[in-house]
Amino acid sequence: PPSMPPARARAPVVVLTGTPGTGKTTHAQLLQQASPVPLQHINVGDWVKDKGLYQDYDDEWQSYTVDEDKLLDELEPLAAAGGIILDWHTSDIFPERWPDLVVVLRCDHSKLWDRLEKRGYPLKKIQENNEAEIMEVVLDEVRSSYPPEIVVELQSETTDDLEANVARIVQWIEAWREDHDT
Ligand code: DAT
Repeated sequence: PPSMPPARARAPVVVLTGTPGTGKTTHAQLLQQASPVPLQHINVGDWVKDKGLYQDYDDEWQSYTVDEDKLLDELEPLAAAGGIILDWHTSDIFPERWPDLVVVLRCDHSKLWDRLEKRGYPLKKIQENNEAEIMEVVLDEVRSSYPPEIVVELQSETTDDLEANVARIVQWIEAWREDHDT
């Protein structure tokens, strides 16, 4: 009998999160190149700006107040279709059903300070983010929003870390596809 083509698996939704400067965008770009399935990289912060999904801009903090309802409405069809990397420092607003994997990047706080200083952040914003990293704010948010079996915490301090992390996520995607390709 003719062999049936394998059922086409949906591609996963990968949330890449962590304090600003921990390496989300760098990881997302490498992951996109290395992934065995096409993944669209969505830098959510840029999306919010480009699509005007904010309520206002806070000059003091140099940041946008995101219109979360509008943002979720825009992202919903993409999350449902799968095959995306959601790159954002806030991850606890995504519905629990969206992500297949949530990666929380971590970085030593003094290293993070240097990265944010190079980025030209105002001191206040560097301090705020540095403190958030020390207090594990993103990790706490993620842990209270998603089941533990889809959450992984990865160190992002060196280029070796970066390569190992990307390789690990690629392996995870391959395993995920086998599980979902039946
Ligand atoms: P994020 O998207 O989380 O704000 P990024 O990817 O823009 O962070 O990275 C911030 C800076 O730090 C950038 O210059 C790249 C560097 N960086 C990030 N992760 C790194 C790693 N694991 N090893 C070396 N440099 C890294």
